[in-house]
Amino acid sequence: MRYLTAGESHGPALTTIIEGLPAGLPLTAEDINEDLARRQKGYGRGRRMQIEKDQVRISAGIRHGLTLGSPVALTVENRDWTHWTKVMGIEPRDQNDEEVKRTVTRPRPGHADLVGGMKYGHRDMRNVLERSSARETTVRVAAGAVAKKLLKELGIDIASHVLEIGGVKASEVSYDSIEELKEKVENSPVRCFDAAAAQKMMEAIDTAKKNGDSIGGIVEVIVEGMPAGVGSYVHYDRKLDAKLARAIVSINAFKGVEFGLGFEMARKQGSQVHDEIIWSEEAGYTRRTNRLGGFEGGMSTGMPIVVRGVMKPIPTLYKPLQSVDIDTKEPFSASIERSDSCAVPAASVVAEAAVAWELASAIVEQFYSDRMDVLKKTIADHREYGRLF
Ligand code: EPS
Repeated sequence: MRYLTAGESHGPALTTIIEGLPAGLPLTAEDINEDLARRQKGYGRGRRMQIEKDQVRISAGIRHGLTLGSPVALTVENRDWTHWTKVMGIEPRDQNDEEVKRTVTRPRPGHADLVGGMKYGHRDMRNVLERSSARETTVRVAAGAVAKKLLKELGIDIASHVLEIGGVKASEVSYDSIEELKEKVENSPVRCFDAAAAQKMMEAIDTAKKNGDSIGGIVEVIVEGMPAGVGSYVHYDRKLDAKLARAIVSINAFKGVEFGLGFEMARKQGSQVHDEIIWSEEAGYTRRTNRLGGFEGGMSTGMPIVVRGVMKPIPTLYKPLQSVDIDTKEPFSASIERSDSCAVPAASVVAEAAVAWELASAIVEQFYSDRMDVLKKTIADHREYGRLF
């Protein structure tokens, strides 16, 4: 499966076309809108989120609530576009219009502005920032919602939550079921299951906002029910953990990724890292622990997948950092109109979508996937084969 996204942050709309879905997958706009709304929430978001109310329009690939096997086309309109019709107009511009003439010549440190401008020859760096904006993650979440629907049909469940914001850490995660974790997280303004830590995270966001600064954090995605053996140990480019790592780091402002014990493994002995293998009639092969986070040799083990990503603080700051105007080459200290002081909770929903997409794609790539009913049966047979192997 593949998907492409298009759209500028303050342009008319964002679009994605998804190709390669099996026919016969139940899918409605509500399935997608639910996740779009989850991405818009989160303590620390700026004023833009009060303008937008993201809703998907499905214009291809679905008939009577089922996928057809043809490409699925999804569009989410930008409500803010009505304020930007001149600056972001599609038609050739009127050179005398003062508003249209206003260009962005002052790159923000840490953003794509300067290097993106150099790359495409955009001396008006609005041409860069409009596309590098995390607004694009809206349709990545839409594509992820479709992937999640496919995973759900195959008995694979996915959740995401926030572990850390601005140096405030949640206590060790413990939950009886993924449903319990989800319920706690969905009711938290920072998507954190630890209510006491959540309170401190919100205080840290308030302080950052007051200081005109921004803060980052760590998010975690957990997947249950993934069948063993998806991915590859024979091809570097089909290793499923590697695909997840790329997907996580491709999210705006994400700088690192880890699985299971993650970077902590560097400080442990092998016997404290590897998971002992056990077998039971009911569950087949499992592991006594899950320190490796659901992967061995680039393949899923059938244990829960546990992947974390680190998000840097957003680089659009009220507190100015020094930069250089590309027209005058003079230093300046920028002030900005609006920004999010923390988008980590929203980013956890994006990470969930990115992981769901990679898992669904890997399944579709590895098993016969023209028809959803056949895929379901194939996965059931694969699980049974693995149990008795
Ligand atoms: C963003 C800047 C802000 C965010 C935006 C990402 O938008 P604006 O420049 O319009 O104030 O709100 O995020 C979204 C619009 C979104 O949907 O997540 C940036 O520069 O990356």
